[in-house]
Amino acid sequence: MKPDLLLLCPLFPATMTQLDAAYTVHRYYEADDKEAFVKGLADRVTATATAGHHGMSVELMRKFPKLKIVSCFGVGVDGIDVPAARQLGIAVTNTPDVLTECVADNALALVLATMRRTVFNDRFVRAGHWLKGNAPLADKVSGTSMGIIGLGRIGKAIAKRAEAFGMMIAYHSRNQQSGVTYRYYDKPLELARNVKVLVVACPGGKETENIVSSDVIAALGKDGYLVNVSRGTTIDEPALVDALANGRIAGAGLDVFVAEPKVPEALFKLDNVVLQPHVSSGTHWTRAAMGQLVVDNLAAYFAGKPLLTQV
Ligand code: 8YV
Repeated sequence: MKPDLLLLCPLFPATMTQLDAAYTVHRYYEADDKEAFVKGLADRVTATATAGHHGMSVELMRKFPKLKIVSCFGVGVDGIDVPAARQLGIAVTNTPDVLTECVADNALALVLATMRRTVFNDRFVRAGHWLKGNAPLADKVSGTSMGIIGLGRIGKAIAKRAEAFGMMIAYHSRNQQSGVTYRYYDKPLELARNVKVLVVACPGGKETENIVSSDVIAALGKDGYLVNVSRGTTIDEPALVDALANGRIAGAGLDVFVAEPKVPEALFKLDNVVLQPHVSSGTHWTRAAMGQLVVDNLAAYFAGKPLLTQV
């Protein structure tokens, strides 16, 4: 008999196929009567799979007294109260490392697309405007300065790429890091004041909520750019929309939003923003590797082996 697995939201299709082959998968998101669904499984379920954006609430964890593992598709676990899970004896795993390169690639894509107006220029050509005159000039990327909020694995991969563009790199994180030559600022405000483009790459959650406050946006100034590949919650979104609409910041490249997939409509008509539907890890290779880690962590748990990537 296959072990039971609670699946909280749809995952990468190949991952779901693997899960279906190994487990009796109970799809929470398909249940009409959630209460009855949970009641029927409460005594049987020891393992759950979910995704970063979806998470798992503590209330739901408590409804499964035998739950031992939440295997999360995504590196960010801000949708899961990890300390509370630990207290309940539940291990949380995530999918680090495999997505680092793609997230960093997309951060650079957003830096380039925003500062060089790539998407604006594409629309300019398609609309036939080039026939009437040249496009407005853009801003130089190479040799300028980049500030990174959160110098973890992803932040470091972004810095490495920016180095290849000859950019001066500075950062803010909870603590100054040893073995790093980039300039450290203990306040995001000071960092913003001293860089051309600010890239947010820290984890989401309460600790980093609005770390890019209206003051940080003001410090970046009318010539500064903002790129976010972290979580929408890290930025004071209404303040950013207002600053973009009124030219108090030069531009922004955004992959994540507070209420995604809902994006503030005021952004749709602005030419100084590049918008992405939370796709920094969204490549075939990376999503497959993330899915494999979800599967491998569950397999390790059921085999009584050490988990691969426990948070
Ligand atoms: C999404 C991400 O989680 O890993 C993360 O934290 O933000 C993304 O990779 C992924 O799309 C699944 O929701």
